[in-house]
Amino acid sequence: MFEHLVDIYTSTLVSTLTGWKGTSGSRKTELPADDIVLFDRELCPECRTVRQAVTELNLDVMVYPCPEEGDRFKSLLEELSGSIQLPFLFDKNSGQKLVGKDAILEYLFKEYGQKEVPEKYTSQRFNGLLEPVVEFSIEALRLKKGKSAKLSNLPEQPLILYSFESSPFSRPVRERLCELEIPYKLVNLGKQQRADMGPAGFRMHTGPYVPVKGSKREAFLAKYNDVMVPFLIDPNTGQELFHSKKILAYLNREYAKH
Ligand SMILES: N[C@@H](CCC(=O)N[C@@H](CS)C(=O)NCC(=O)O)C(=O)O
Repeated sequence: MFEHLVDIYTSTLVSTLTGWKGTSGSRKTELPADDIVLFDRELCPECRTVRQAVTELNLDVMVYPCPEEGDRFKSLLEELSGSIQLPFLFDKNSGQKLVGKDAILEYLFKEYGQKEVPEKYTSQRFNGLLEPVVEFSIEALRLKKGKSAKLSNLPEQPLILYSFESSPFSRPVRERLCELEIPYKLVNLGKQQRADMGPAGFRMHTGPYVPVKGSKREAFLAKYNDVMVPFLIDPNTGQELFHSKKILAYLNREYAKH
């Protein structure tokens, strides 16, 4: 219990250190028909920036986690990209393949936001002098979770995780999925209005919660009677789970090789 509280507390500090980018999502309701595939490492600053943008653009991505010393998806990455550099994005809708945060951000904002990359993704604090300190602090706070591979069983079908990038409760789950090299569809439920703000159960508004019309949040509420992330669906076992602690225990039990 105490360990999990510390986990969530340090995760909240990381969200603060990264300026809570990846909290808001656009109100755009139409989603691309085909998968956008992201080869990603949770504790990689460039990958984090891409995930922040993906939350902001309200996109979902199919994530292939590539932790250090993990080679489950290395050959697929090399085959698609021609290199093993992360992040790598393959948009099946347009056939575009992009390596590195700058190319990916430019593409995503143009294609799905019809705009230039917002300054918050390009500006550097104190001429970039602060960034290494921030990254060092993040690695230390998170005890390098989400960086290196751990032995695991590969599920037949990818899992589905509802999340948004800055969510302190969702980060530990994404870290674990990354370490275990488990592919998953990342469904972003970024905050689209004031009523979405706050932790589950303490929303910053009075009266019944009404999500934006036509949004993924609205569909989620209709199906599950609440909107709360992380939420994990495992099509291999039929499990559907709320609560970070329960999800972490499930992943360890079901997929980690001890
Ligand atoms: N006990 C839950 C708490 C989850 C939680 O409060 N999540 C926040 C996001 S970090 C949330 O869902 N807020 C409501 C919302 O985004 O609409 C857990 O451990 O997963």
